[in-house]
Amino acid sequence: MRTRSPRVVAVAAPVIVVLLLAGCSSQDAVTGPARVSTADAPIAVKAGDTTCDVATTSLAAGRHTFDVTNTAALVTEVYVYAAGDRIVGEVENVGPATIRSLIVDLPAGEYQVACKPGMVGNGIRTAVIVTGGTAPTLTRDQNLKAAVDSYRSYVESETQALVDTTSAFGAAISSGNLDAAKQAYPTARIHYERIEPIAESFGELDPLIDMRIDDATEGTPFVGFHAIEQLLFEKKTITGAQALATNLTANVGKLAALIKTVDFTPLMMGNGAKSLLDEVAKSKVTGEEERYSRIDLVDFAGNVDGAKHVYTALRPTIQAKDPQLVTTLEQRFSALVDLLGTHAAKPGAAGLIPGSPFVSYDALTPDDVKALAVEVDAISEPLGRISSVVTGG
Ligand SMILES: [Cu+2]
Repeated sequence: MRTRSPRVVAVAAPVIVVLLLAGCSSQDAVTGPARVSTADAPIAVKAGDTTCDVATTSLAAGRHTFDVTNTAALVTEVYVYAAGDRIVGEVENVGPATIRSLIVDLPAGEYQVACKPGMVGNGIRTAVIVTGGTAPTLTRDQNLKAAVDSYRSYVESETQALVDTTSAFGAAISSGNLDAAKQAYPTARIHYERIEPIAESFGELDPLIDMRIDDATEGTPFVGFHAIEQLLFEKKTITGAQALATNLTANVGKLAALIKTVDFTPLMMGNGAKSLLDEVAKSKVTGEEERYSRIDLVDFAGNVDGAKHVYTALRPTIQAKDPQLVTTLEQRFSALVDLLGTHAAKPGAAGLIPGSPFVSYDALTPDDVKALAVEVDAISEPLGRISSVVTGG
């Protein structure tokens, strides 16, 4: 879940500055990302401070590439939403005067392109109508078919683990034992973070499960994992947690049922891997997400696991089309996983949290945080190339 409140940014301002600077410089270095061959030419999107101009708003069903130019003064992000604000695709962290491509499969229907200068709010929206037949069906490529099957089974087993560990978390809360409840929290969280981009594609379910207090409004109460986290870790009480846990368990069950209906595609996988690392940069490296329990590194590891699984499943295809990208990603993933491993919860380490395989975010020094930010930034660009490599002709 991405927070929408600028207040959150203020909490972790020094770190975010480092990230944005690092992010911009690496993205600026990406000149002319490989473009997927589509039947139609790329569609220009100009994302301004108060405008979101889409060059063509009436499209034929199929695969489309949006070339997003940030004409705003702030870092921006652009989303394509289907009905009910279901996320079809997104590019985040687009620096001023930077161009980034967003590739999406669009079946017939009504969509909205949303530009979000400053990466907050609901965005400036432009309606897009897609008509005609269905989107191109899955490739007959055997490697890609195997990759999709492998990823689907990963997501399904993670979802089942999420259902099981969330109900164990709920049972610990029902037992009235605060320590047992706190200890069950990290175990459930990691499974959610591994499948986060899939969960986020179901518009309103992700906020119900993973929203932050900053996203709560008059009509939208603070619920889900983090509302319980606040009770257990900050208010140090179990009172009120049981009703929240019952709802959370129900919503996680709904998510599991919806995930069974998803048609996984290589494009969705590649975009999802990139989005997982964007999540790490935005809310995990900054210590924003788990502000009461401080288990941010658990979420961090979950996002990295999820992205790595996408890469591993697609590796044979990437190897055939761009072997250099495999070399780069192998190096980047092992550097990132090794660095994360230096913060594992070894006996006697400072900042141990019961139930967490990693030390507390509070035990990290500013240099530790910076080193993590640098590794996340270094893997972000090559990871962003997976989509175009696996879908390219
Ligand atoms: Cu999250």
